[in-house]
Parts: sequence; C-alpha cells; structure tokens
Amino acid sequence: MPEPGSILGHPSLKNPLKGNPCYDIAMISFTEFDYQMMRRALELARQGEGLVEPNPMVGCVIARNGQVLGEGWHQRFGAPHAEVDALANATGEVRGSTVYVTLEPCCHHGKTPPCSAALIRAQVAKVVAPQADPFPRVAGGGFAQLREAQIEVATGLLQAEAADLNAPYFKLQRIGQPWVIAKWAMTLDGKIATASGESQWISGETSRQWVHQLRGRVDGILVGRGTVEADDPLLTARPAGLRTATRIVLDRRAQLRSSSRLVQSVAETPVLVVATPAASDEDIVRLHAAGCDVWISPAEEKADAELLHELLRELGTRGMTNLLVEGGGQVLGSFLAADAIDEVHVFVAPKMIGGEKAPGPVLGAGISQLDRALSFANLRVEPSGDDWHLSGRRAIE
Ligand code: AOF
Ligand code: ZN
Repeated sequence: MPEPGSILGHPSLKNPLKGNPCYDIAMISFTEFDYQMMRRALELARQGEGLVEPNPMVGCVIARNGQVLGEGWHQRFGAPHAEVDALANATGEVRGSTVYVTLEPCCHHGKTPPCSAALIRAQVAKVVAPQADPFPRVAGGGFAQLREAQIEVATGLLQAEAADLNAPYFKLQRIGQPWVIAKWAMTLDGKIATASGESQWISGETSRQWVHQLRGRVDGILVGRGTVEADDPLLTARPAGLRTATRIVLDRRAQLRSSSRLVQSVAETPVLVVATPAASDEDIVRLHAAGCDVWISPAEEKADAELLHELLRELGTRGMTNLLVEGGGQVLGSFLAADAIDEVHVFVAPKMIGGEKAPGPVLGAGISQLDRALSFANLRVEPSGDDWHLSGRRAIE
C-alpha cells in the first residue's frame, strides 16, 4: 500500500517538482517490495553525503522477480552515476528488470555519459524514480527518453523522503543559493554567553565533536567579525572531514586582523572576507596579500537582508551546496530577518546562567508577530552527552 502523502509529496520548499510539467501525479500504487527497494536506494544514496556535492546524492537498486541483481550509488563528484554503478555491479539477467533510482536518470553528457542511454541499452523494463531532476539539462528529458524506448516509468514513490535527502541540491538548482544551516549552543535559559562574554564552553565535548563532523561536510562556515574578535576561532573541522569548508567572515569594512587565527591559517584553509565598498583599499590589499579572498558586495548601503541574498547567490555561483552559519547573534539575526535559514542545530546544555545582559542566540530586531515566527517541521531531539541536540528543517508553508 502506498504511504499517505508519499505520492503527492510536499507542496513547496522541498518540492522541486512544483510547476514541473514532466512530473505526472498519477496515483500509481506501489508494492511493499517497491517501498523496500526505494528505501534501500535512499540509504545507498546517503553514502555520498559530503562527497558528491554540488551533485545530488543518488542511489540505485536493480531487481527482477523479487531478487536484487545489483546496487550502486553516486560515490563522489565526477564518478559514475548511481545507475551506471548499479549496472556495473549487477549479476544475472538485467534485461526486463526494474530499476529503483532516487532521482530521474540523466540524459545529458556531463562528466559522464547519460544514464538514460545506459538503461535503454541494458533493456530494463521499468524505472521507478521518486522525482524529476531539476537540473536544466535533464528536467524531465530522462523520463521522456525512457518512455520513448518503451520503458515504463513510475514516479512519486517516497517522493517526500527523496526530496528531503537532496533538499540542499534542489534549493541550489531552484534559486542558485546554498542551503543554510544555523547552529548554536545555549544554556537551558537560552544564553550563548555570560554577560561578560564568556562562552567557552557552553556545550560538552560530544556536542562539539558533532559540530566538527558537520563542519567537515559543508562548503562554507560563516561568522561575523564580532565573533572573530571575541573568540578568535579557527573554524576548521577537527579531525578533517570529507570536504574543506571555506571560512567566511561578514566584515563590511574588511577589518579582520592579520594576526587572527583565521588569517594565520589561510594557507591551509581558505578564508573569504565579505565586505562592502565601505572597506578601505588598504585593508582589501592587506587581506589579499595575506592570502584571503575578499568579495565586495556591490552596494554600500544595502540592507543586511539584501546583502545576505547577494552573498548567497555568489556562494551558489561558486558551487556551494551547504553553508553553516555559526553566529554570532547579530549574524544569525540577519539571517532570520532575511528569511534565509533552512535548518537548525541547537545544543542545549544543562546549565543556567541568567542575566539580562547575557545574550541569546538570535539577536537583531527579531520577528514582532508570533504568527510570523519561523517554524520548523519534525523537530528531532536527541541526547548528546549531557546536552540535548535539537534539530529541524524549516516547515513548509
Ligand atoms: C543521475 N544519476 O547518480 C546522478 C545524477 O557532471 P556529471 O556527469 O556528473 O552530471 C551531473 C548532473 O547529473 C547533476 O547536476 C544531476 O543533474 C545529475 N546527477 N544523475 O542520473 C546520478 N548523480
Ligand atoms: Zn546519470
């Protein structure tokens, strides 16, 4: 039996197919075996996390008469696609089989030849895929080619799950901006530092280790210059992760100190300073000479929200899929005001410090009407050493 909601899927943010004519919302019924196979394909896909971006994570299972013939996934950027990997691993008669793949098979020559052609050549009977690929060179063309070759195509199976898996990829394809993950650690009473500014450490070792893992799979880690002044952070993943994130500092006047640990370690891990025309040429030259990349937002007087969206577009152009925002409060407040937070990870430590001068995690003007609050769906709560780890993705309006 199909699971409720799994065929029609979500209506907006997570739905890459909204307005996509190639996606037919036919009420196809899927068997329990179909569900099992697609769940497995999604599990395989996830193994590419941190390795494939800015490509999507894709998994594939080939089955025939209730037997799995082969499995595969897109293992890293530039490597064979999931379908080709599964075909290469398949044993037995692939002709007449059903291919379960978590995204529409591609039909373009990219770094690898088209998967649609490989599936047609293999004479599979049916392709089951949750959703179309919004990538403009595919966008329904893969499904169309398969259908032209008399291969049955069924879409919609576990579509919400598949959309969730690749939400950052879909966002990047749709609006050209990376997925924004906000993270902070706070006390039980919602403070991220004492009134005197002491913040090391609110959360425990286990939580901090988790954050290092997260740092190791994102493309950018962003903070404000205030945070650099206060904490002199290194913002690297320790131990190193699957990818090396660029450390990004919001610094309108480009006053990041040359003696900061960020600048001092730029040879090993890149630093991008985000400034405005208010920055002096001298500072820009100084930071360039030290090895930092300096990006000047086009206009000086831009409101924070506009500047952030310009920056996010710039980061999207650079192929960044996931951006981690680590604070401080003013920066997180600007992201909230810009309506630019997609996912949160909050570590709540079993401590209380109080004090009206002790800051909370998200500052700025805030949202004045409760009914306009940013809400999160499926909030997860997990223990993390002595802390609690709360995480969620933005709810779909
Ligand atoms: C698939 N199966 O496993 C993946 C697909 O440059 P290339 O050749 O690696 O192509 C990248 C594009 O291919 C990517 O933007 C997305 O549209 C699609 N990814 N397609 O059929 C896969 N990873
Ligand atoms: Zn492909």
